[in-house]
Amino acid sequence: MPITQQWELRAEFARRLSHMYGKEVPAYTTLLEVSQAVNDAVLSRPGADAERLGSIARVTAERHGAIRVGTPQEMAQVARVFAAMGMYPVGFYDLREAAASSVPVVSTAFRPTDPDELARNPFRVFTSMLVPSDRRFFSADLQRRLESFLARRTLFTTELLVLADRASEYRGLNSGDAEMFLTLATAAFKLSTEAVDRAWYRELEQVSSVAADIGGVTSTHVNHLTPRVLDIDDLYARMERRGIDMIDTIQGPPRWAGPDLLLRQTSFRALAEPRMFREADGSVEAGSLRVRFGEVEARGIAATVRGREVYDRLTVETEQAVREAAATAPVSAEARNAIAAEQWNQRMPATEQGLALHDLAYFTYTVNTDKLPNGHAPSRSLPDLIDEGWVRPEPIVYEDFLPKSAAGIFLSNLTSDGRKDDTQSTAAVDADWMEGVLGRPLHDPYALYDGVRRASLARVATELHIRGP
Ligand code: OOG
Ligand code: NI
Repeated sequence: MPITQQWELRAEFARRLSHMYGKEVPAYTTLLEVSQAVNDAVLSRPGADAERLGSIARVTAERHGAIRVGTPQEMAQVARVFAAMGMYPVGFYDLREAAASSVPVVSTAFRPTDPDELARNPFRVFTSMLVPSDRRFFSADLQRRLESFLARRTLFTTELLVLADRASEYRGLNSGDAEMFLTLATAAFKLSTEAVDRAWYRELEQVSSVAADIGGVTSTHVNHLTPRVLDIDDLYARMERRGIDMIDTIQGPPRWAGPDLLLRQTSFRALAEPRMFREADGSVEAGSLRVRFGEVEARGIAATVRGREVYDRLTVETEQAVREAAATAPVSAEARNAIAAEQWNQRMPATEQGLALHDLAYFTYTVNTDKLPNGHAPSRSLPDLIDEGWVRPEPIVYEDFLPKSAAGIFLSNLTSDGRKDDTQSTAAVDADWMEGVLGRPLHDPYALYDGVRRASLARVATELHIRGP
């Protein structure tokens, strides 16, 4: 029987989620149309190197999803479902710390880790997990009630988990199993029609609307699905022209003189969705909730640890400069971008060559064959090889997320301010702890990018007959 490979499961799962989410949230379909128009426009610009950060086939199909779970058990189970599709946990994000008014979750992203798999289909899911033990948000009493509520629900059926483990073991499924797996996996993320306990939801909402969205209901759902565009500034302008109310900034690096780095994202509030509520007297009433939204992103070159330090520093400095400017007059999105771009243009080299030379971003390297025939023995240091033109850098696209942007995305879409008591302390919930919950390696994104770079340099060393940069 033909085997459906893991990447095919992943691609089909992404397609089915997209189809389901489009029916649930019509604004998402509008976003896809506009994204497609933007990508077509970029591709037809003369001289544009539109496919430098991924083929247009990849970019067109590319999505990230965001989901939220409540317990370590649910996190471990969702890891099995994603592993079936060749998606593994990468990175640890602590959203509790990432912003002034924080969100009581820690997160990781499930994604392919191998460059060939990413090229086939890069579907990734930002997955957040509630931390009821964090006293800054939850009292001991609320923690106890929350945990017992969560312990009673089942997000993933045994049948789904058995099929998932089978797919991991055999690196695919026969077509009957594949169909069943995809049906069950997609259904697990469908918005439930079950009535929400109004009082319980409200109580959690007072702590955080994210806590209510996770722990106030008996199932989980896609929070958003995010397409990738090649020009996010153009997309932003087109959405506003269509009358869609976008958040007031694009998160992440500014539009500047150099190539796109890391990740730029923006979002809009989706409409309230009808949901049923169970009232204190047991009656069921129609109501609505507004927890889901639309998001779009542009992906750039992955930054090295050093590049990331510069990015983080520039972000702080931009914020400060914006605050200073805002003291005298309101700062528009355009003005904010101009402030940031000026700092970037001064402090970051604006070419791929420059970013590579200063080890600010990740590239793979190939030998420049034009140079070979009559050149003299190349030096061994990478900067010299780049500078003398022995090797050509090809950018490695950033496949991960940014904690500050993620917090900004969460916060800009909250329906209540929530509360947090910073005088309380909390037990260590960190990357090691998350790895224990997952029961499998939690990959370090820098190590993955570095591995790809190193592999290319090993090939360069062989070809140039040197010991290796
Ligand atoms: C996740 C928010 C983070 C991103 O793209 O940074 C995120 C959520 O709202 O559940 O999706
Ligand atoms: Ni997102």
